[in-house]
Amino acid sequence: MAKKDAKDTKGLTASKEDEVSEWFTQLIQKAELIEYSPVSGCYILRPNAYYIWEQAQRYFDNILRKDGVQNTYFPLFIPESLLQKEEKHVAGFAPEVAWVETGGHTKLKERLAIRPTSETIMYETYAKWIRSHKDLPLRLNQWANVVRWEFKHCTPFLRSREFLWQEGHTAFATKEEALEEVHKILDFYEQLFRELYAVPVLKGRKSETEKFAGAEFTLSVEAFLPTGKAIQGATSHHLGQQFAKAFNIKFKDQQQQEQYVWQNSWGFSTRSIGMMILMHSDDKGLVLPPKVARIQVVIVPILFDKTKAQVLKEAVLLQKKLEKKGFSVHLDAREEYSPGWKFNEWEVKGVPVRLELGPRDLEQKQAALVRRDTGEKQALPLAGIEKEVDLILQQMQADLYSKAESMLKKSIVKINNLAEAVKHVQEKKMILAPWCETEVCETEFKEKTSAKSLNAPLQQPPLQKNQTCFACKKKAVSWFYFAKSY
Ligand code: 86X
Repeated sequence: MAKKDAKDTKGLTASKEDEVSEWFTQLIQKAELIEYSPVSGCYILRPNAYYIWEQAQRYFDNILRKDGVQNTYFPLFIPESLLQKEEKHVAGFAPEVAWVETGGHTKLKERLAIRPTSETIMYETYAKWIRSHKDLPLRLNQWANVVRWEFKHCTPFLRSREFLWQEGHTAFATKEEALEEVHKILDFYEQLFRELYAVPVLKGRKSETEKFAGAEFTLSVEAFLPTGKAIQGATSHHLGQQFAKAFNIKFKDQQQQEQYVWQNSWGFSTRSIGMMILMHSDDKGLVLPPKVARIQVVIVPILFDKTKAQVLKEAVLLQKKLEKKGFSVHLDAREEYSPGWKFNEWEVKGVPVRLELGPRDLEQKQAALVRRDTGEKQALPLAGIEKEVDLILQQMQADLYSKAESMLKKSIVKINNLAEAVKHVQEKKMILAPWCETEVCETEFKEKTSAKSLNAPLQQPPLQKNQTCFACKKKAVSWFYFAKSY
């Protein structure tokens, strides 16, 4: 059989810059991240994608455990009457709920919702568990799937009808403790995106229109993608006592007085994987930050009949040396594929570092290293190569973040009038503007530009005295980010 050569590879044919949605569709299939399922809006996470989710779970679960949060698991089905118990909660969401109406051949007496989120089922139970101040704080998290029957266009990772997430649900004796936590969790999300995914995010408070209706206020982290659109990465809600009152979650304080608890809920989902892909990947395919890469280093031996045995022997030694240092290394010794074909395949799949090892390299006691993100190639002495690889992987993790961060900074334009806002939003920028925070103003601006408010930075730039709203010229209340978004 003839060797498969570079020109036979199934690389991407669409560019990120020109046809981003076609590029994304090709990428997620060719990198073997996603397979389509028979149900529209529901996608199969292939092992390459699920591995990334496992890394996010492991990373975030460790943070939560160290902070004293415990994991739990509540049922998938929520009785209709329970879901309806807090009106603000379901209001607006009702069209998205998926229902089970029969069991086998028997129609159910009461319909069961497939959980869109678990506030109701969990808080019903919290009311049983919480009696005294000694039962507080109660801080539980669950890793679960949820279903929201989207009618908008679905996209793998970014918007799907079923997705995976964690949802944290906590109850405190005092408002102060709840407020401290809701901010701390937001910091954890920022850390997850920065440290693991190498994605810079903006922390802030959502507008009244964009917050969770069941919350007093919603905090979020938002990213700005190279596609020119912003995207919400995670939310941390302060629920106040609204749910406590609806579900009657009360405790006796130190003075034996009955009090309602103060609550928060917070979550991030498999959408975060989509954000990471869109942030870093390029026309050759997936670019993975080393910390989430299942294969961190691929060794491609350059095989000729005469030197094959020697090269393979050295390649195995190299693999062992790197594995001993803790890296996951794949040796691609397939003979029916040419080196060029293999280079392309591992590039499409986003392996951070490639080591090429041929007979001439052996003579010079070196290997050629190619970085996936920059394409830079360098010769490295085999002696001590594991230390160099370590440094390069760390550098790559850091560089992906810096590159994304400088893009983010370049994309933010501080403005204070409508004309500039419209211009910059249309030029795919993100604007930071003094805003009145009224619903009418947000709706009007959205109709004009299709841009939404993202959040108000927690560290607010100073507002000038009598500063007016950039859009409607009413009094400005705070600086807010706006952009077109997913
Ligand atoms: C809002 C709120 C909150 C815990 C989070 O954002 C993080 C994790 N939950 C989720 N939300 C809903 O409450 C909701 C409710 C129904 Cl009934 C629905 F069909 C869809 C929903 N979507 C979002």
